[in-house]
Amino acid sequence: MNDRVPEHPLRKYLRPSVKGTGFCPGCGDGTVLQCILRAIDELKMEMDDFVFVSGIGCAAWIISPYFNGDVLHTTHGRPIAFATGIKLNLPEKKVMVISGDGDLTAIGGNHLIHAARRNIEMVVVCVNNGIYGMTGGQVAPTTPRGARTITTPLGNLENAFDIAPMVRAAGASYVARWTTFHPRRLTRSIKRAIGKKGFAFVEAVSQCPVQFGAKTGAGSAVEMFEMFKEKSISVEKASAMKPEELGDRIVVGEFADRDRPELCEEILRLKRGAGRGP
Ligand SMILES: Cc1ncc(C[n+]2csc(CCOP(=O)(O)OP(=O)(O)O)c2C)c(N)n1
Repeated sequence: MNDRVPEHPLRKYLRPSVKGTGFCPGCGDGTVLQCILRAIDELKMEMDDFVFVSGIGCAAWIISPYFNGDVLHTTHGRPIAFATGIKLNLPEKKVMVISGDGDLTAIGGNHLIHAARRNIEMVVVCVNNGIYGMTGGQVAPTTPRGARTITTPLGNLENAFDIAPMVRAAGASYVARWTTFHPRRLTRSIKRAIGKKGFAFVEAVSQCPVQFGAKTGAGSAVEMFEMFKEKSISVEKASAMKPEELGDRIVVGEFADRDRPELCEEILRLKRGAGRGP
């Protein structure tokens, strides 16, 4: 290590063997990685307080092999199922799932809405780049209508999921959405999500210049950043607008922050009531 280069304050949370990342140039995954570690640092928590779980896709690589803690890299679409098993057996741990929009809302869509419905305590960070990045830019359930991808060369005919409101409707205790243009607010929401009893979901709209930008015409990382800046509108302002006025704006902010019965506690209460609990 060069003595004149001070170590990054978040370096201590990464495995010593880590020398760089495998992310493409301009990818937003590095920003999300830093927001998660900053949230943990600002909360003065330890990596040992957590179990991190990811599925398959670029965003799933945010935690592995980089985070110096307990990291479980699971099968495509199933991180929430693995995380549920971990939480039920280790309720004292904070379980955090980090994965992509394809992993969490396509093949893993049912796991997401049912975990929110059950309101099991876990933090889910969904990196939404609007496409299947790792496999070369196929259409995802979040791809905007009309967008060209390698599997929709003439334009996507399907309507996109609006993930944050969907998870709120399913019953989550905490739901927020920001973009990589809002790293401080993203960090603050991750901190709130970590402190929440119940299912806490943070959507991070992120740029993928190599697949989304190149195939849909959205352009470079900088152009996508500018688009996030111009198109973002607060959930408060958006609630007073008609859908026609809202158009393709990105609604950001906190969509839900409420206290509801949490699954692990409900199971314990049930066991105690039946004379079988501690
Ligand atoms: C059962 C199964 N089906 C399909 C795949 C191929 N696959 C790998 S990653 C991926 C999509 C990932 O998309 P997303 O979650 O949006 O992540 P990104 O790479 O964009 O971050 C797919 C379909 C797989 N690995 N396993």
